[in-house]
Amino acid sequence: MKLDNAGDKGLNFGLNQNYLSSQSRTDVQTCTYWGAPIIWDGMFNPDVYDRTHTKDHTSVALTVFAVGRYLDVYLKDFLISAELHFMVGFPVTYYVFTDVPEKIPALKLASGRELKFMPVKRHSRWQDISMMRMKSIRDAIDSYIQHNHQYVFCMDVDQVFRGRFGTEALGDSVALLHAHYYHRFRRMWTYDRNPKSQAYMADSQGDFYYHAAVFGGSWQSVKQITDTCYRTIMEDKKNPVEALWHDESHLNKYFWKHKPSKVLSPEYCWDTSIGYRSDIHIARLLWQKKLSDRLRGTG
Ligand code: 2GW
Ligand code: MN
Repeated sequence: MKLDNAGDKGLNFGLNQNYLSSQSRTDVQTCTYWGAPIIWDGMFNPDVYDRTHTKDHTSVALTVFAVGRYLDVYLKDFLISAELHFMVGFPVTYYVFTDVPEKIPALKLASGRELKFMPVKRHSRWQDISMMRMKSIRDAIDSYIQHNHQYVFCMDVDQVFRGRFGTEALGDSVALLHAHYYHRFRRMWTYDRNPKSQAYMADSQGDFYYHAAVFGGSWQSVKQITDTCYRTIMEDKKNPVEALWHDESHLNKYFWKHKPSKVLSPEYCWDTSIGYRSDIHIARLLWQKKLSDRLRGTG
């Protein structure tokens, strides 16, 4: 009899387990001062999130830019690994922005998942390739994404999935702790420090140093993020100044003014060159090796 009752309370059991396991990370900060969870491995029950999002018919857009050489070098591994680990079991559309569509690899995707090619022109400066993603993403939300998906993730292509990157990462607006800065003092954070830039932040400002390689949220929030960052980037061009870390500086300014509702731990974008850290229980997404400076066109 008792067992039957327990069975009837399947969802309660799940939530309870979730609650219990959330006690298990005492070695890291699991909540921001404004109440946003910081997602670390061991804090959540993935099944609870998956059940909720299955019920909600959640569909996710993943935007990725692969312009010029970056397509040949990174796109295939990024997509193949995303099929194995990113929102598995949910409808996902990869929005691949490129200037060389004929080189997009032909991949067999799981059912419910598709790839959409988005044309972009190749900016001659790499800083512009990176910064102008904000405009392209905003435009894609207007034209396609808002009609097809509740959530959007925007990622660098020079990375590869190695573990579950699932529905626990979805939220209204989602930022990622930068692997190289989460354990450092704030005076080391590389915000833009030029008062002439729209991305300027004073020494006393800022909550965390976020990494622009992964951000996301509801399409409404990502539209706000990308639209604002695009406008502040263009304002800088008029002045003319350029923020220290380009779009990443503008994104950090945005998330300081508009707090993210969820923060991902560096487990969600880890760089193995940092070496062993006891708080990193799983690397879900890994940085890939950088192209040499010569291939990046900067040397
Ligand atoms: C070419 C030469 C030098 C740098 C970038 C590129 C390049 C970038 C390119 O030829 N083609 C291309 O598609 N990209 C896209 O821009 C690609 O999606 C890539 O992942 C993204 C950002 O460039 P990436 O990954 O080389 O820069 P990171 O890893 O140093 O990125 C951080 O800083 C950037 C700003 O400087 C961005 O904020 C990025 O989101 C951060 O992760
Ligand atoms: Mn990158």
